[in-house]
Amino acid sequence: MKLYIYEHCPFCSRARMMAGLKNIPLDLCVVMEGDSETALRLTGKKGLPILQKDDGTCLPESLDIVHDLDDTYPPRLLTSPAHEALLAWSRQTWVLSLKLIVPRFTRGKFAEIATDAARQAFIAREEQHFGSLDALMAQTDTLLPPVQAQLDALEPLLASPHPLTEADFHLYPVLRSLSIVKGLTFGPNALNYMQDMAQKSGVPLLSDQAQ
Ligand SMILES: N[C@@H](CCC(=O)N[C@@H](CS)C(=O)NCC(=O)O)C(=O)O
Repeated sequence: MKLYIYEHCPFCSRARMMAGLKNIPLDLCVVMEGDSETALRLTGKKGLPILQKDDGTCLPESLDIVHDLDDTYPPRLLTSPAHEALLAWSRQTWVLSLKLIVPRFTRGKFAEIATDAARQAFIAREEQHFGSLDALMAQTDTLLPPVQAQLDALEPLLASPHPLTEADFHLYPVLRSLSIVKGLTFGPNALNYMQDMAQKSGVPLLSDQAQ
């Protein structure tokens, strides 16, 4: 099986997490930014991740891939309803974090932007939605405090262990994305969760390239 991804992509991280947690062998295929043909050829629409099974069939949509892998490879990991508080936290935090995360993704070290042309294509794609990414970088000081407040509010939610639910496939990708942002302080419970999930899923954090 092949999983087509961008390394930076939080949606792709969801699918990678389930494969890693279940030790499902997958070929990770990184699609270059600016390559709009691969996804179109496989699924008829834009967007990664895409799971290509050994029979050639292709499945897009990260959460569909998460559930498909969980259903296909027993034992099932997702047996409890989604942890509502963690799901709500993840959704709220994602919206507040995008303007910090996106410009840093475009400046990061990822295989999909290993060439100048691919990096420029990524910048152009994101600037269609966000305007000047340099301008967003310049707003860092005003964008950090609301996200820091969210991180502070996460600590009690992670004070005791919780069963794995679909919420973790929202939460970890948000925290992984935030690990590329310099100037945020992760509390001990968040750090413990992030390091544990990175180790168990094999989806690495981005702290080593925080900007
Ligand atoms: N709902 C989709 C969203 C996937 C998505 O937005 N992927 C982005 C990468 S982060 C993408 O491929 N964008 C490129 C494009 O749409 O051309 C999912 O959960 O898989």
